[in-house]
Amino acid sequence: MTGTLITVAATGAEADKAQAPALPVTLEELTRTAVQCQRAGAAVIHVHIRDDDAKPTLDVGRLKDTVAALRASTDLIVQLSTGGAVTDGFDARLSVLDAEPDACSLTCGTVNFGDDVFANPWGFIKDLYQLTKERGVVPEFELFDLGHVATLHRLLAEFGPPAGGHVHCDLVMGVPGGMPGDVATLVAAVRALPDGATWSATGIGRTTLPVLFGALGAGGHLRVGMEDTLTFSRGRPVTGNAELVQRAADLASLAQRPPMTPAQARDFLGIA
Ligand code: KMH
Ligand code: ZN
Repeated sequence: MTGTLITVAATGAEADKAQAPALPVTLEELTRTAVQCQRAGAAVIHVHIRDDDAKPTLDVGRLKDTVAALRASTDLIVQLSTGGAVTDGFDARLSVLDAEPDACSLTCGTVNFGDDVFANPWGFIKDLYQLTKERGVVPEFELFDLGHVATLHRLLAEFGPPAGGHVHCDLVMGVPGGMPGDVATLVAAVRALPDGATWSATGIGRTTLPVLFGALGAGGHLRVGMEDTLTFSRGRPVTGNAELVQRAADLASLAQRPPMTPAQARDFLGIA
């Protein structure tokens, strides 16, 4: 049994800064959060950025500055979101790789996303996957539904293994419109993964804790953060990302699978 890979999804594209003041939206806030989260046990940071009005943006210049600032202030693996916001177009989402991150998210299918649609048609998935291979950016396969696992199998069968050679997935559970965040669904999804794949899981909102406990018990890894939940417990807003990482790290240590360091995580994920 390995240690636990902890990813912090610090900001996301959906939460409103006015309603969640602890949300890191400036580069200064993001780097400060990143330093705290590394100290608390995170090895990967999943990054969405905001513009001067705290709205989501995929501006490549800002993304480059973000990658540079995170590298200068932490050892964290920098994983840029290619999902962006539901309003982002496919070309802008492909251009995220121009910021030369260590890693990126790659969602394996379209999913209803509350009242919106998070669009990931096959044509976009395969273009993005081929670009990750060309650029040597290690993808993390985001799976919001069981059908996405089938598309992951198709992707690997048609285009071969990813940059870094290792398949690591992230089960994003409990999105309204995606797979539910419960242990039975988690086990079904894990059973369907390609042989040799490793996986993390995160549960949105009130599914955070059931998914976290289920993932630890089933030998998986953890994603936590304010992209996925804004409350620490019922009615108590999170004070910041670091306390979510600290809770995950404490529970992982209790499960005899303490957090991986960023260097261990690089080996594990095949990131140079
Ligand atoms: N914001 C969601 C529409 C990703 O980062 O790759 C998509 C998302 C997935 O967050
Ligand atoms: Zn994201």
